[in-house]
Amino acid sequence: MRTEVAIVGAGPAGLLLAHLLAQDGIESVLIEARTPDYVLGRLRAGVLESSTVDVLTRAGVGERLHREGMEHSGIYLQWPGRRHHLDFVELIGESVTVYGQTELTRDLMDARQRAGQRSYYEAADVVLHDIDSEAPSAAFTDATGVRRTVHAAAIAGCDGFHGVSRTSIPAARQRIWERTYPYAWLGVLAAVPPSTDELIYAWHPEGFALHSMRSESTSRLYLQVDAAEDLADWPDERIWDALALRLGHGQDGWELERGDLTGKAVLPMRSFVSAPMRYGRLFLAGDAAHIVPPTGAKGLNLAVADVTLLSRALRALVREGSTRLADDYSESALRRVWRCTHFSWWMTSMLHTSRDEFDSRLQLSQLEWVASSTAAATGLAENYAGLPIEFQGAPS
Ligand code: RFL
Ligand code: PHB
Repeated sequence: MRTEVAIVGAGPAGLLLAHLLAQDGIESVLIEARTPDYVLGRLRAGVLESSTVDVLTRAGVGERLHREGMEHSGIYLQWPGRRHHLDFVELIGESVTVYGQTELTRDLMDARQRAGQRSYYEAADVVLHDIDSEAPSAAFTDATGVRRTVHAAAIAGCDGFHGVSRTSIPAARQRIWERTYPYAWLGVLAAVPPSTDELIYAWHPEGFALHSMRSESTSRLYLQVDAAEDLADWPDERIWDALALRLGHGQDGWELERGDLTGKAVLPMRSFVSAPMRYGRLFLAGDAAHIVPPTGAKGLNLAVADVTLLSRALRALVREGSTRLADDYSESALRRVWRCTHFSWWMTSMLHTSRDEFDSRLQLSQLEWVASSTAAATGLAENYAGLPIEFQGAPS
């Protein structure tokens, strides 16, 4: 079959790209390895930057997000004896919105359905061909066992960290930077109203903890654990006890309310960047090209920024035959990627405790600096809530 853009992967990056292209009248075929239910069941990100909210609103998929999302003016940074509110609205005039990735994915899936364009779920053995030519194609076996080939002007590799797109680029034409961290997050969903109005990022000698949320009745909580941690060693009571200790239950009258736990998982932490994000007519976007540790709440927002730039580049390529934006895509996307890679690493290193007493003193000093200096707080706020989609880096 023939289309204008073949999109591999129907996570937030692939779905949003398909939607932005459809708005410009550009046809795409979506090829996804899993079932829709599996994609919807993945419990992941929760925080949307204001630039992400703007993109979704302008694209006409922000209606439920505005109705059900929770707008937060900032976050709390905490360490023993201190809980400090950082007010992004006061510092930089931007807020963030708490809206689960599962909800956003559902909105985008509905939009895809309304557009009436082709999507193939449960696609197996996806192979990309002729990506260094002007006539690339993606072959796959569909859910009924039929082998199909999609011919397109361009292929968007939105298939996440474990997908086939990045590995289709010859190793000699690609550079990779990677850092793994010696800890992981144990994440849980709890059927209990959040015990806080805004997210709490807590440094504690026993390890980092994060209190986030999904709705007025559902909390999302994380604990720093060892990289090789076994979930079986964490019965519910141990999880709640650790959260209570690290989040400061009982301090200044604050209480952490407990509830039933669902969706327990241990999540590895890594930084990863692969460049360039383009090879011939294959363009990478989202987790296919880069991974950040979740402490900066950046992964989903980066995926949205990538496909916003990519949709413009593909429109110019497909509609006008102009290669300028396509030629610039990798460099402009990577400027934001590296900014977020640094910020995510910085938040991670500031908040995750090690056994090293010297490191701990540096972390506490840094936290106190952010809490006492408007310049430091503004830097954090800009990175967390206020990066434009087209991050310039330096004045041109
Ligand atoms: P996804 O979501 O991984 O989607 C890729 C899709 O490609 C499919 N696929 C294939 N399809 C066809 N052929 C193949 N060979 C394929 N191989 C894979 C997969 O099935 C999947 O459907 O990547 P995408 O679209 O780039 O989106 C990226 C985000 O999902 C990710 O960056 C965020 O979830 C990261 N993240 C967070 N980001 C934020 O911005 N704010 C947060 O608060 C935040 N919290 C988080 C997070 C990630 C977490 N985990 C689990 C890694 C919290 C957690 C716990
Ligand atoms: C989440 O709600 O899942 C979440 C929030 C903030 C983060 C990471 C994850 O930094």
